[in-house]
Amino acid sequence: SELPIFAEHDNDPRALAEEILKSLTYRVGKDASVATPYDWLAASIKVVRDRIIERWIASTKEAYTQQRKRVYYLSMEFLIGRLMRDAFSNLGLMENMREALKILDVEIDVIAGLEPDAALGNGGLGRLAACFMESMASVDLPAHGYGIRYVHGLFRQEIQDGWQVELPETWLDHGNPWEFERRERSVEIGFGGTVESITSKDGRLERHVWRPQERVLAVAYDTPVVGWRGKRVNTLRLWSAMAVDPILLAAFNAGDHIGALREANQAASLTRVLYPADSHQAGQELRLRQEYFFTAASLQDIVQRHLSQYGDLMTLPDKAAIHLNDTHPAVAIAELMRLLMDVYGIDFDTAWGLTKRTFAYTNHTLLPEALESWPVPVFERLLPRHMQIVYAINAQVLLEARSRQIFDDEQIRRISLIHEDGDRRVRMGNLAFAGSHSINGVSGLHTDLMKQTVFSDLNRLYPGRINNKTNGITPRRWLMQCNPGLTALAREAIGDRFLDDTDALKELNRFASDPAFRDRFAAVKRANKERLAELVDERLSLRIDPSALFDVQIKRIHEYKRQLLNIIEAVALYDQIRSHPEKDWLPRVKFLAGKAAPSYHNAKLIIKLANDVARVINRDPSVRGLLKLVFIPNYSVSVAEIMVPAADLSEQISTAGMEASGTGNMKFALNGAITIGTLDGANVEISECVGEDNIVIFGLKAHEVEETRRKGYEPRAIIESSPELGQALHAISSGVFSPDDPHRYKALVDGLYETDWFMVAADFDSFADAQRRVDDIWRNAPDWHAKAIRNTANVGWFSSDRTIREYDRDIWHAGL
Ligand code: DL6
Repeated sequence: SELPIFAEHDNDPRALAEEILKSLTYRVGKDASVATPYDWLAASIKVVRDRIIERWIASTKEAYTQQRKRVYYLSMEFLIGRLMRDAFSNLGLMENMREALKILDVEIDVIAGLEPDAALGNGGLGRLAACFMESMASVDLPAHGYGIRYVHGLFRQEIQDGWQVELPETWLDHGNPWEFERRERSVEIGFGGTVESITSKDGRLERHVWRPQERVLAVAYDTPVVGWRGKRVNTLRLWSAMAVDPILLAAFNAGDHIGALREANQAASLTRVLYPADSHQAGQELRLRQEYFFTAASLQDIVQRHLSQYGDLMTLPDKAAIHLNDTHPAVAIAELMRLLMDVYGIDFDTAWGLTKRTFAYTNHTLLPEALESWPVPVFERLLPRHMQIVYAINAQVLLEARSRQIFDDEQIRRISLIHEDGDRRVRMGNLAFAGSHSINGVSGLHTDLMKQTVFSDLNRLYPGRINNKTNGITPRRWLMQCNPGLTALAREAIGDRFLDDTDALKELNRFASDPAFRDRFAAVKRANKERLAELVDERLSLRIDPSALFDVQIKRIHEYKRQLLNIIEAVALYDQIRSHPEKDWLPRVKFLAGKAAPSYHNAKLIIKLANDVARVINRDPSVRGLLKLVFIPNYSVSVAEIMVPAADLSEQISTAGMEASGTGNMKFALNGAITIGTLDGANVEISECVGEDNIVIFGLKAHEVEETRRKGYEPRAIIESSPELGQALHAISSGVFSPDDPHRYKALVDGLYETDWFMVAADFDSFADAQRRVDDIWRNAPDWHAKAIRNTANVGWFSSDRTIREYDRDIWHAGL
C-alpha cells in the first residue's frame, strides 16, 4: 500500500540512494567517506522534503484557486516530536528509504534516533495540537498552525540522586532541515506606548491610534505538515522574535558594545524559552508578551492573506476560521477588533459581529489555578489600546447580561471580563467565551462540568455556544509508526482498510477468541516489551523481565494525576509480597515517567519518592524480582513512542472531574493495553467503547468527589480504617525509603491526613482492589490478550481524524 507519490520522482531504492548521495554532496556539503550520521540524516530528510514541497505548493494553490475556507489553529504549544518517520511513512516512502540507505551502508533506525524531538509544548495540550495538524492535512482540510519557534523547548530532565534537575533543551543545535525561514513574511509587533484619539473638526471621535513604545520583528519559520498518503501538505508557521535594529551602531561606535546589542538580546529573549508550567498560570509579563507577540503576528498574516485574495474584510468569517487552543492566544480577539476598527475603519458593532463569527475557543482545563487572568495594570501598560477594547467589549457583554434580567449581581460579576475582587484582572476565559461563536470542551464529562462550573453563567447568557469535541490522537504516529508489529498483524488479519479508517479496527473483535491470533498478538507485545527493557537497561543499567506485567503511568507529574496513589499502592504491594511470600504473586514492573513544573514543589518531591521507593524495592532480595519500580528520565514524545506499545496496563487514575480528557489513555488502549482508571475525562468514553469487561474502573465518580468535599471530607478517618494504606503511609513518612533524610516525606504524608484535596485516601482501597482484579485477569493469559485485542479493536473512534471532522462539521465549516 506504499503509494508512489510523484511520477516525476523515481522512488526506487537505487534511485533514492543516488539522490541521497547527491543531497549529501551538494546540499550538506559532505563526502560520503567523512559524513557523520547527522549528515546522512539531513541528506535523507532533504530528499524526501523535495517531494513534500511539491505537494505543499499544490495544496496552497488549491486552497487559493478553489477559494476554500482556511482553518487557523493558534496555539502557544506544538509538541511535535520527531518528524522524519512521520513524513517518510505518510508519503509511503519508509521502506524504500530504508532500502536506499542500506545500499549506502546507513541504518535508517540509527539516523532516525538522532533527530531531536521538537518539544515545543508541555504535555496534552501541545501534543493535541500536533496530532490535529497531522489530521487536518490527512483529511484534506486547508489549515495553518500558528505558534512560537522557541529556541529552547521543554527542559531536559535529568535525575540526580533521585531529584529532577532541569537542563536547557537545544533542539536546534544541528539545524532544522524541516523549516523554511520566511524573512519576507516578517511583521512588526508593538508593545506599550500610548493611544491617541483622533477627532474630526467638529469634535467627533474618529478613531484611535495606538503608538507603541517598543517594536520587535516577528519572523516566520514554516514547517510543512504532511497528511496521510501525502494527500495534503499544510503549514505550521512558527514566529521568532528579532530586533528591528540588529545593532545600535551609534552606541557601538561610542564604545558601548554591550548596550549596542541590548535591544537585539531583549527581542530575541521573547521567543527563547517555552514556559514549563502546564497546569498553573505562568504570571510573568514575558508570558503575556509571548502571547500577544505570536497572536498579533498571526492575525496580521491572516488578515493580509484574506485581503490579498478577497479584498474585503466583511467576508473574513466566511473564509477564515480562527481557533484558540485554550486562552493563551485569547488576546487575538482584542487584536482583531483593533485591526478592524483602528486600521480598517470598521465600526464597533460590525467588528464585534465579524470577530465572533471568526473565532472559536477550546477549553482544556477546569483547574482554577490554570485559568488565565492578567492584572489590569500589566495588561494596560503592555497593551493600552487592547485594554480599552476589552473594556468596550465588557460594557457590551454586561449590557446584554443586564437586559436579560435573569442574573443577580453576583452572577453579573462572574460574567464580567474584569475580575474586581482584590486586584483587578482581565479574565482571558471570559474574553475568549464572549468573542467566540463556539466554545468546546475536550471530553463529554469535561464539557458537562464546564457548563456546570466555570462557564455556567456565560452559558446561560449565550446558550448553545458550548459543545463537546472529544479529543483524539493520530493513528499514524500512535499505531502505525510506533507499533509496526501490531500494524502488520492487523493488516494481515483484516486488510488495509483501517489504515484509512480506524473504525475498521472493529473487525479485529472476531479475532479476540482466536487462540492463534491471540498468540501472535502476545508475541508482538512481547517484542515491544523487549525493546523497552533494552532501553531501561541502556539508560538505567537495570534488568527487567519482559514476561512481567508492564504497568505504565506516563504523563506530567501532578497531584491530580495521582502518581502518588500509584506509588503508595506499590509500597503497599511491596509490604504484602514480603509479609505473604506464600501467595501466588505475579511479577510486575511499574513504570513511571514525566516532568514536573520546575516550581512545583510537591510534584518534584513525588519524583524523588518514586526514585527512593524504586531504589529500596529493586534491591530487596525478599521481593524476589516480583515487583520493580522504574522511573524513566526525560519523558518525551519519542520515549512515549517506545513505552506505549510495550504497556500491558495503562494507569489513568486522576481524581474524577479533574482530567479534562487525557490522550495518553487513548494511545495505550489503541496499542492493546488494558486501562485501570477512574471515570474521568475520556476514560468514560473509552469505557463505553471497549465495554466494561475490558477495562478496570475504580474510585469515586466526579459527582461523588464533589459531594464528598461538600459534606466535609475526612481523610484521617479513612486512613485509620485502612490498614494497608496506613502502613504504607507510615513507612513513607517514617523514612523507610529515605533513611538519609527520614522526614523528607513527612509534610507530603501529613497533607494526605489533613487535606488530601485529590482524594488519594478516599480511592486507595478501591484502587488496590482494582489492582488485584488486574492480577486475576493477568493470571489467565488468553483472557488478558482477548481483552487487550478488544481494546485495540474498539478505540478507532479516538482517531484525531474523527475529532477534526467534528470540529469542521460543527464549528469551522471549512467544507469537508
Ligand atoms: O485537551 C488536551 C489535554 C487534555 O487531554 C488533558 O486532560 C488536559 O489536562 C490538557 N490541559 C493542559 C493544560 N491546559 N491548560 N491551560 O495541558 O489538555
